[in-house]
Amino acid sequence: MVLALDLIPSLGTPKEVLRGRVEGLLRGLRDYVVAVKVGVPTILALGVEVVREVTDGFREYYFIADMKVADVGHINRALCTYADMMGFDAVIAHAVIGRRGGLDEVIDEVRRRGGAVFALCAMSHEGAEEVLNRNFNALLKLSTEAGVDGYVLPATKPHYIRRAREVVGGGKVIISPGVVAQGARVGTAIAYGADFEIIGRGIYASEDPVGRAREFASRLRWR
Ligand code: 3DU
Repeated sequence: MVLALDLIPSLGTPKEVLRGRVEGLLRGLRDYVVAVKVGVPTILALGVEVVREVTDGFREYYFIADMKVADVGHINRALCTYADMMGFDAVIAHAVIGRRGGLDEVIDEVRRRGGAVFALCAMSHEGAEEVLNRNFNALLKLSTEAGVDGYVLPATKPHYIRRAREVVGGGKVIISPGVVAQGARVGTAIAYGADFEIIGRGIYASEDPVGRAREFASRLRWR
C-alpha cells in the first residue's frame, strides 16, 4: 500500500503544525505502508527544506514526488532536481508530453540522480475519458519505449491496469490511485495486475488512520 499524502492546510496554518501531522502519520503507518506519494499542495505547504527533513527522518519509506511533471525539457529537469533535493526516490511524470524534449529528459535527469520514473498513462476522473485515456495505448507504448520504471493507472478503471500488465509483462511496477475515496474497492487494482494501491483520504482523513491502514493492509495481503 502507498499512502497519498495530500494534507492541505488552510492558509495561515503554521508549517510546524502541518509537519507534526505528517510525522505523526508516518510514525503510525510504518507497519502497513511501504511508500509515500507526496502531492504538490503538501510540498508547497511544507517547503523544500522541511520535505527534505521529513524524507531524511523516515528513510524506511520509499518517497514518490507526485509533481505530475508535464513541461518542456529544462523545466522538467529543474522539477526533477528539486525532487532529488527533497530526498524523493521517484518522480511521477505525465506520459502525454511525449518523449523528445519531454519524458526522455525526465528519465535522463532522474536516473542520473539514482531515482525512478513513473509515467501517468490514464487517469481516474470522468473527464480523463475525453482526451487522455483515449490515448492510453499510445501513452503506454511511448513510456515503455522511453524506459520508465512503472506506471500510474486508475483503480476506478481497472481495465487499463489489466491491459498494461498484458502489454508490459511483469518487469514494471504499476501503482494505482482512486481507492476508497474515489470509489474503487481495496484489492481491485491488485486483482487486475497492479503492484501497489495508493490510498489518500481513505487513510489520512479518517478519525483512525492507523486502524484504517491496518484494515486495508490486511485486505491487500498477498497470497
Ligand atoms: O483519492 P485519494 O485521497 O485516495 O488520493 C488519490 C491520490 O492519487 C491523489 O494524490 C491524486 O493526486 C492521485 N491521483 C489520482 O487520484 C488519480 C489519478 O488518475 C492520478 C493520480
